[in-house]
Amino acid sequence: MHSNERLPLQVDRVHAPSVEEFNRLYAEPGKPVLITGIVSEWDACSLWNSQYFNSLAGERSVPVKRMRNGAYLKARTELMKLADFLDVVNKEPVGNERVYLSERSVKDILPEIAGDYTAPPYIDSAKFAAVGYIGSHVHSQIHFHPFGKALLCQVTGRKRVKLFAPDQTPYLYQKLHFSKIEGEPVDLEKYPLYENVEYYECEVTAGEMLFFPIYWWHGVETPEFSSAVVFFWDDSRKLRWLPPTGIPLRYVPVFEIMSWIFKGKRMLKRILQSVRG
Ligand SMILES: O=C(O)CCC(=O)C(=O)O
Repeated sequence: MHSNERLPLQVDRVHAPSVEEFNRLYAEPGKPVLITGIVSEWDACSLWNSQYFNSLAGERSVPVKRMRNGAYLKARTELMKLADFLDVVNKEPVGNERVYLSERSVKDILPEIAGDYTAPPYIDSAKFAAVGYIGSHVHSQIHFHPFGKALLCQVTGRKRVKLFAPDQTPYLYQKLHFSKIEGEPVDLEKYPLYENVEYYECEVTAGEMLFFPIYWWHGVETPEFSSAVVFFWDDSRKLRWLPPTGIPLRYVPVFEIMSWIFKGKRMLKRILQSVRG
């Protein structure tokens, strides 16, 4: 087992670009970028650590993903007391099983911390989701977002991210918007085409944010205690229905149906919550 030995490409790192610069240089051409000077201003950066989370909601049950070898697609969701979860996350890992508090709306899980950050100015839609990720020693399987753009805002710790342009899809063993490749290092006997892939690599440190354009593949390694918020917002239907070279057109209607299912589920949840008071 060994990894692709090509040299990674570099992601631009820029200081607080204006919204016009962000749109012209990154959002419109669909180019990832690391942005400094915005997340670092959040109160969250001086507040978020295990003690803080514990003091706010240590006794609360939260849904965590339990997975093996970075196999995010096969993860099971289970409820765990936040204090117990933080205990596990702060210890050196044993074996290859990991728990990850991920892909959940911050407001659903820890509404107390939602005032510690503000949505970045680059989000050009009133409808966006702010999703929390807390964990350590975890790997998020390579995937892309078929609905729109995202900004990964790193509050505590750091993440190592590999990004792959949409035209690298033939080397990534696509299964809908996920790659079948699990974890790092990549098993080249099982996934020999990966050896040809061209990729970008960067480290997102506390106070920075990384922009993921629609349809850009990315795999995320979280080597130490980390907390992050990812903002997602939808691109126009035109951009979604005209994917860049490399993304097979046949998947696009499937993604559209998935987006309606997700939206329907969210709406149902809101209705149930308001009925229950
Ligand atoms: O931080 C992570 O583990 C995954 C973040 C990510 O890939 C995403 O939000 O799409």
